[in-house]
Amino acid sequence: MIDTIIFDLDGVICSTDHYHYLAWKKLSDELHISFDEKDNEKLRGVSRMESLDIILEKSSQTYSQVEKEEFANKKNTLYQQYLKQMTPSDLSVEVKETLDQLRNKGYRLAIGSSSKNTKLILKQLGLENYFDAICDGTMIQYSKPHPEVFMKAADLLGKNYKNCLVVEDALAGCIAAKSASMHVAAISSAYGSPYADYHLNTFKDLLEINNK
Ligand code: B16
Ligand code: MG
Repeated sequence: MIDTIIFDLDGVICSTDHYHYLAWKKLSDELHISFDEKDNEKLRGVSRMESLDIILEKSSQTYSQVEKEEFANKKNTLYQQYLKQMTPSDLSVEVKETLDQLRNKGYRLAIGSSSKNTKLILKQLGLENYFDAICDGTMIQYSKPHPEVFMKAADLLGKNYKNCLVVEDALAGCIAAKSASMHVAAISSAYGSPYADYHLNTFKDLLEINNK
């Protein structure tokens, strides 16, 4: 019986996944590395530094750790410029109404995101005090597909992993949730993933999940 729903953030609650793409694209262009939307798919749910390493695999140059940190900081500054322009109107009515209805049905609601910008994003969307628990990129050692982020979110609520449903847009996130023995609902880019138990055409399809 599912009593807790853990939401991924980028690409599930909000469309910040596109801002990640724009910021990585700008950095890649500056470094003369080819990068397109298809490459961006590999970065979903993956931490900032691991994402940079994936992008740099295409480069013929080798960079020092200091240079890599500089690149990651540059990308994050660009990304945050987009985030700071977000307002509560960037939260879709469908997402907010569905969250409210799930809460009314009695589910505990949590965030499980690899992003170190989670608190900023939730604040911009007017959701800073909405969720019962938040586990984000600042609180974990291992990034998805490791299950740490979802296990910690469940632990914060004292919930059994088997009673949690994770909503994910990334293959890495679906794998992470499954390896924690959680139920998985895949949306967007993760739709059709063999690691998912449910496939959502749209966010409000969560309301149709038969909770037995
Ligand atoms: P940041 P999620 C992930 O968030 C993104 O999908 C991924 O593209 C990003 O690299 C990662 O957060 C780290 O984000 O640079 O903000 O710390 O999908 O797990 O909510
Ligand atoms: Mg995501």
